[in-house]
Amino acid sequence: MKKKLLTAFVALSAIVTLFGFNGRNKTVSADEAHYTITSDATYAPFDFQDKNNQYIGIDQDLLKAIAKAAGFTVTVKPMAFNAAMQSVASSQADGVIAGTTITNERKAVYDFSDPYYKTGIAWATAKDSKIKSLSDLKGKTVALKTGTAGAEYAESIKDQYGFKITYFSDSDTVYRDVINGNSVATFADLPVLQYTIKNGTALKVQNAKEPFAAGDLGFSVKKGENQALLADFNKGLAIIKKNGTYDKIVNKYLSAKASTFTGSAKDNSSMWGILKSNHTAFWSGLKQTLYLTVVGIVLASLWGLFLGILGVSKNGLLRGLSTTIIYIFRGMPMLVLAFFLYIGIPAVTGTKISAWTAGILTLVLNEGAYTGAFVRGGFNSVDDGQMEAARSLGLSHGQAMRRVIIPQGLKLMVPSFINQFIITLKDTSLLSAIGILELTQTGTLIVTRNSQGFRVWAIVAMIYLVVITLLTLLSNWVEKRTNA
Ligand code: ASN
Repeated sequence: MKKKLLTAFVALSAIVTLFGFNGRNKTVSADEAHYTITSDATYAPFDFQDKNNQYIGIDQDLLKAIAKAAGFTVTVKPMAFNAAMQSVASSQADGVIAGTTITNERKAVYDFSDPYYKTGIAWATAKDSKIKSLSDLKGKTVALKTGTAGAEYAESIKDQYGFKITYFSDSDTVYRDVINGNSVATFADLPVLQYTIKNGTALKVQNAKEPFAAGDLGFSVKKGENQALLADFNKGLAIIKKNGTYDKIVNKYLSAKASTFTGSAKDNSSMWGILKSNHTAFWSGLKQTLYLTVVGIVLASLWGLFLGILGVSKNGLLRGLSTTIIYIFRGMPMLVLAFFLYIGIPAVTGTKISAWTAGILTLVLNEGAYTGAFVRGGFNSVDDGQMEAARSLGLSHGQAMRRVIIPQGLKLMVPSFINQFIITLKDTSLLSAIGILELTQTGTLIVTRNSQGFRVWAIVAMIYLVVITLLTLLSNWVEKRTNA
């Protein structure tokens, strides 16, 4: 029975892996250069998701038009701004278009295209705030988006005006923080703040007439790399500026109401409405979560079993190896591990590793370490007398392990395995940080668009609960079977 279950488990994971529904295998025409471009997932009007869950915005439309004019194709990977920039710096992606301000600091790491949009840093408070000047910020907290030009500017005047800083990874959470009054102001791009305010965000720009650090937005590649892409971008930009496409794109976004892109108020005024108008996005986010969970659980369990068996080996060296691996990966926060694999290692080796592969590796190493620890504990807790009895019947150490200790130990471990499966499912949500579009990231994108934090997060929480309940029922069923 156990063998059958294990075979079914492995076969399932192999099928899922082979026919991966993560949609990464796009076919591209052989004669056109193809590039991976990262972008800010939430930066309206430059980069955001519309009601059909398509990435749109000035940046996205410009990129498409430029690629067409210059004869190349792109795959766009939306993620947090900071991660988008770092992916290019660590050669994980070829270029980044994310409403990025061209600054001197960045020029040390990136090569920029010709400027494509004017910008400057503005500071904004809640609409009805009493704060009117920078000196009113003394002792108060300012919310910033990590790694942005706005954040850099605020950091440079922080001591002068005596304010504190809190960081978030996406713009919508920054706006919410200011509106909810946890912080009193933010610093960001003037056109972006003006757009979001025009479309109903309850903020007020304090220096619309005199933005700080006036500058330009540019597309960028890693310094010294992808020069052909940069040249093509500039070539395409010149073409679309000349033929009027550029103006058409910019006007389309600046003149239309945001609801044209993001859905009607009715769509967003109830949980049901949100679920209905976003069901495809929720479904594809859930599929990705399940996919990560199944592959993660299978591989982490196998890796954990291996570590656990090493951990009770007769050989001290192997035991030490198992203890060290468990110690390292259990002690490392999962998010740090994900960033280390996705951004840290490629920055040194120069070899790309997809977010998905980095995500699965993170799950396997982290969950596998926990699994290894309880597997080792399970084997150790089988009564010593069992081994002695088996040996006295003439079985070798290996035979005694395989036939007596392991089967009994495995039974003891079933509840721990079930627990670990549920933790793995929940942990997949952390992988949204490296840009995997699973259920949590799907929620973030929808909230950015409709600002319905309570309803969207309640829906996401319920979906997780339903899946966890199903997983628990399935595990309990398997547990009963294995005990039968
Ligand atoms: N304008 C920001 C910057 O350059 C980019 C962003 O927030 N997407 O830092």
